[in-house]
Amino acid sequence: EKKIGMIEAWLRKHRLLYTGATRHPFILSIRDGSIDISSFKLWLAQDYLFVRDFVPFAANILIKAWKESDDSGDMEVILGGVASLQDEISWFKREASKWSVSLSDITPQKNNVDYCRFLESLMSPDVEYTVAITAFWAIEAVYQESFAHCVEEGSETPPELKETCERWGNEGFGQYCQSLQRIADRRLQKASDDELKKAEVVFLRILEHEVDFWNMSRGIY
Ligand code: HMH
Repeated sequence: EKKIGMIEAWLRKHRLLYTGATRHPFILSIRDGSIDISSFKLWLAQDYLFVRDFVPFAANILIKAWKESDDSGDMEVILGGVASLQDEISWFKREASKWSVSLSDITPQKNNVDYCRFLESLMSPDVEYTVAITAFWAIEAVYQESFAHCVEEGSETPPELKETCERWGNEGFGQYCQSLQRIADRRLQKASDDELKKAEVVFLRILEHEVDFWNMSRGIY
């Protein structure tokens, strides 16, 4: 019998919220092909802004790993994630130009601003590496599970959106999320009750922010 990790336990405990974040109507509309392209463009523009703010957050995790981690393997996994953001930003620019979305005159919407503020709060030195890496894993895992659903057998994702879904839905990104989950699990196993509680709350808040982020793209506030 294999003992389940803390992340798996939380995924079971908070299944409804996790499913809300990974099977959101926005994602389901991509998967069944009914998506309104204007929603997609809204998402694209807002996510470009989000990813720009996600860079310093990811870099901060790298710093926390360097200071606090008990395993040097963590740095390499996180560095890989940080490095891939350069390519991701270039991709957003190309994709935006393909859809005639002007990235220079977009205004961050409230849900996006709130989410980025939350990430900034996690960059405080008071926030432990264990808590921050749990958040980092959750952010990436939601996109991975969401977009993987759109490229699965039987999905009817429009061909022009396939590349977007593959970005986060591909096998390699799935492996990367698994690596982050293993790091988080290892840390959570050694964490104090207080740290565990904090990490669980942060995990839930990430899921809520992800739902709000998808909502924004559908024009629901
Ligand atoms: C809102 N969550 C949001 N945007 C992203 N690009 C990711 C997660 C994955 O990096």
